[in-house]
Amino acid sequence: MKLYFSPGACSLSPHIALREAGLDFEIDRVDFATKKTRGGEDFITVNPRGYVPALRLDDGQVLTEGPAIVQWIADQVPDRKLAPAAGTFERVRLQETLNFISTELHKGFSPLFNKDCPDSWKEVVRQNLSRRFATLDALLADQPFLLGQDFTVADGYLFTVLGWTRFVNYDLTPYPNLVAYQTRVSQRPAVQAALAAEGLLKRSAS
Ligand SMILES: N[C@@H](CCC(=O)N[C@@H](CS)C(=O)NCC(=O)O)C(=O)O
Repeated sequence: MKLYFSPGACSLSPHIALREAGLDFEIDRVDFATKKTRGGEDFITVNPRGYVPALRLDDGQVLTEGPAIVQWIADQVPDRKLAPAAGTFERVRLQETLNFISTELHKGFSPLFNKDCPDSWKEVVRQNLSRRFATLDALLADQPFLLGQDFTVADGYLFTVLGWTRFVNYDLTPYPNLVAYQTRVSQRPAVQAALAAEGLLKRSAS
């Protein structure tokens, strides 16, 4: 299996899921400017939409769209409980949460990375994100993870998106439960391994 990624982008979510699942895979970094991969592939032939994540399965099929990819990964290893079983109401709760992260947060952030977006619109976007973060902060006051007591693939996705706050100078400190959650998820060995593999861990001063 091969995961096409860009460091710290939304592809970090399936990257975390793959490591939490303990599956065998390799990673190939995509250069957004050239759409070439480090491994020498033309990424447009992998995903004609040109964006990460994309996961090439062992049978050659390519799966795209983060929320679909992470559910496929979770379903390969049901014992790890990275997602409730397909067909259950709890699974619909997971899909509800993944959709919220995808449409309200992930795509909510996008204008902040766009140099052509006017500051007035960026301010509206920040206010929208703040309202979303307030609801998450309230939820995480009573439970350690998005769906309750157990880590699921939705947590890897939210952790990924929260990581973007530091690139756009968004202060999360008004949401202490969210800050604590970010720390809690970051300490998971699979998350540390994914961050290290993407070159995102700060080197300790020696
Ligand atoms: N709908 C896609 C969106 C993926 C997406 O926004 N990918 C961004 C990185 S977070 C990307 O590859 N942007 C580069 C580009 O579009 O050229 C998903 O949910 O997987």
